[in-house]
Amino acid sequence: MISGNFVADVDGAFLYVTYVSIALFIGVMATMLYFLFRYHHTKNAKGTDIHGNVSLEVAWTVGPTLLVMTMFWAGFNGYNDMRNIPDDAMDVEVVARMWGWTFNYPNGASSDTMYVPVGQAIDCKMESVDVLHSFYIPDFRVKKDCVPEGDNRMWFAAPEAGSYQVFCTEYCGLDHAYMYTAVVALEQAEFDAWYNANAKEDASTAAVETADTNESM
Ligand SMILES: [Cu+2]
Repeated sequence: MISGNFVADVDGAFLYVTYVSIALFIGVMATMLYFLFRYHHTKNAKGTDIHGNVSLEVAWTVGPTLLVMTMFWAGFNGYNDMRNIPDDAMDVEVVARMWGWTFNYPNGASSDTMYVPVGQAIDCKMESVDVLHSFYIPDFRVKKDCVPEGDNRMWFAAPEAGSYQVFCTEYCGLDHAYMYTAVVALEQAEFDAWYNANAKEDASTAAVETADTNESM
């Protein structure tokens, strides 16, 4: 598994909780049906009054607590992987606005589609120029809010070349539903070609050059 691919972690935690829920549902229903017959009023004309049962109470307190802790552990493991952004991750600025996305790269390249090299960890620096948005890549099981003046970060690595859907998942107004784009994962050489072709002088360099030109005039 390529690090940065959270599919196994997220799906594992989700399925674990689902299977436990199904097992509990079947257990509760089976017990209920059994009691329905076993304690039917024709067999038990006089109800028994029970006062406390320490071992039973300990069992139904400790048992579910331990069970829920295992669910927490399954989720927390995956969450930790998502929190630990690798040092060699490539910075990409994810800028959300009503109603679209812009991705800014360290060399000044900018795009409304997110191009990434296959297997490369991408450190998304999330921001919004207006309201709350949320950057969601379902195939990678990652999602994070874009907050005005916020500094949310999220990372992932595309496991293989291809195009992956991106949605905004925070209702942000009239055209929220149209606020989709894609992460396009390219082989390294293809990505380099795109990256270099779209390189731009950064804004501060451009400003200095403009000032120089003005001076000489
Ligand atoms: Cu949005």
